[in-house]
Amino acid sequence: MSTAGKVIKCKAAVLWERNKPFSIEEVEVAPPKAHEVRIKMVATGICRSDDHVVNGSIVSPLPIILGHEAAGIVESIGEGVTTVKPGDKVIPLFTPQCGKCRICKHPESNFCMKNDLAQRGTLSDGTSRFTCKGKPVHHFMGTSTFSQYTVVDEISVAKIDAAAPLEKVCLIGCGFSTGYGSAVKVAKVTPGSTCAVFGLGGVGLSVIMGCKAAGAARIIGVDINKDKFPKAKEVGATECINPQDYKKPIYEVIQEMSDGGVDFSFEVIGRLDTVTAALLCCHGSCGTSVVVGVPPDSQSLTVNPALLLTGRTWKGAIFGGFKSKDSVPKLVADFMANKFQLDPLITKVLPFEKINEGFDLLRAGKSIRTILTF
Ligand code: CND
Ligand code: ZN
Ligand code: ZN
Repeated sequence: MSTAGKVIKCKAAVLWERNKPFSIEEVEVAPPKAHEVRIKMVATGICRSDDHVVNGSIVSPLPIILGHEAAGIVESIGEGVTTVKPGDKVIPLFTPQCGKCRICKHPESNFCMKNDLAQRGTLSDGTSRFTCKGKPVHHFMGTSTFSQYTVVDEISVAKIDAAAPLEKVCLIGCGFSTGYGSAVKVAKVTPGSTCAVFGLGGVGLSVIMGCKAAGAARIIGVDINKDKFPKAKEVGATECINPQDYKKPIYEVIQEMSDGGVDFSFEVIGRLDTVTAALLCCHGSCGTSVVVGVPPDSQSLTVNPALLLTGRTWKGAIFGGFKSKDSVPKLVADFMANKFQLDPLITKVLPFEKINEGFDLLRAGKSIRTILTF
């Protein structure tokens, strides 16, 4: 029996309070309005950005359904939707691509002005499609994938190859693309260069894969958790260092290792001290440092502009600089053509109901990516 046009009752992981576990609740998911799409979720990854909301480092309205790295199948579409149809395999896009705003029309930029990184907590029309116990529940970055069904704006979903394995390509929804694009598209890593990657989680390992694909000669992985080193080397790091093993600041260690500084550095943790270390460890005249990690809300750095005056470049990007709706289908096609691997990023697959166990593994430094399957 078709569910199109009807409210769907299903299970979702609701965050009611910060620093508390998710509650698996029965929620009501309203049908998609015009230019919206309802998706049956198949697989979702757990990214540190979701945890940043739980611990308050990203401030979002509560209650909320988190999750932004997923893949599923279109259940139904609202009026006027033309780019996907029921039955299509899709990836939700936490950075939309409306195609109409100044940024979408810009040849290089990707951070569409219809994004909800500022955490309005609704779809584009300013309302929610989720209800739990009679209360509206907020959306997260237009995706909310920790639910058996979700509704997204048409500008926040991309149709992908019908043959794609959803429990793997869900990582193209955030971690892989964010990291890989930060290297190949944002930093534009050059052949023969030396790179330093701070933070060897799912996003950091994807940065390493991008640096390697771009032909970097040396890739220095930096992490305080040594257990992350073997995987980092497996995906392309040529050496790995732990700042806690040195008396000197880690930027000095890296400068000494790289004839005055690396060509490209990446902060993939989300801390102010490591953003500074990454900036300082890239060469003062020819180095580029890229901010990938999401820093804590409302915190700032004081930086001496002389650090940039000599020729350094300091930049950052969301979703690896990729224009999402155009790029995600191509990235899935590249995965299907074996141009990169996703398996090294997947450390655990759990049923959706075990979401809290998945977050505990991330917090304990025991997982790269846990995939939750529905
Ligand atoms: P994850 O937590 O898996 O990895 C972070 C790594 O950093 C871990 O291996 C830690 O051991 C390591 N680490 C922690 N503290 C330090 C330290 N002081 N020095 C060195 N290493 C340390 O996180 P992830 O890979 O899922 O995400 C990484 C960041 O990227 C995080 O801030 C997340 O919010 C952000 C992000 C950004 C974007 C984007 O579009 N720019 C998209 N998704 C996630
Ligand atoms: Zn993410
Ligand atoms: Zn746009």
